[in-house]
Amino acid sequence: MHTLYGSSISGNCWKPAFMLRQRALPFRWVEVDIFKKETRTPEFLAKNPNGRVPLLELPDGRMLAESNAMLIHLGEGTPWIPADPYLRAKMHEWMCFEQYSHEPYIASIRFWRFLEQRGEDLSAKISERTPGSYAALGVMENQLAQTPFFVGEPSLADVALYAYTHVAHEGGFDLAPYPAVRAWLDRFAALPGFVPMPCNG
Ligand SMILES: N[C@@H](CCC(=O)N[C@@H](CS)C(=O)NCC(=O)O)C(=O)O
Repeated sequence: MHTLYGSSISGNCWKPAFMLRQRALPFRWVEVDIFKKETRTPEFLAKNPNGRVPLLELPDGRMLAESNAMLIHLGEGTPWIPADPYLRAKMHEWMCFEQYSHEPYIASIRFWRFLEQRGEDLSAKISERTPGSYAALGVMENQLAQTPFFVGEPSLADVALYAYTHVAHEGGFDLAPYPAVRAWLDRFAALPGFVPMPCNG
């Protein structure tokens, strides 16, 4: 059986849990408290030297870090990875976009707002990254006004980008000016076997 080390509030951790459910693979969820820095204990660092969740332990004991690498591994041989080489490359393009131009903005700000609720003042960092967040939403809006999913049919690109877009409001983001993004969120949530966040076992 797979073991998924994760945080229930994390969109990155929802991604592999979603794909395990899609594959009907039973898994054990181990909650890791990122507020208590449980990702940085010697025990956890021995499992993932990068000190982050999600971390997937395969049934044979091998470890896999990075949520999008897990999506690729778990999506292997499923319709979530397009057979067409160009569309498959476009899926990777959007997954790279998610990690470089979306997650560090929208997900980070959402997390910082959680930290602010715990008394930290992160307003300067939030202000600095807010324009990048809306830029990412603009890029998504442009694509989703043309195609129902990022590469046409549903793919891992949608799983990767759904993770933090559907909770963007928790970071204070207003999706009202992005009707194509909002319609895509509804379309994704209506797919067969959809499981919402948290998806912890
Ligand atoms: N690129 C990584 C990012 C992982 C990441 O940032 N994880 C956060 C939770 S979403 C974490 O573990 N934070 C705690 C820490 O950095 O100690 C992925 O997609 O898996």
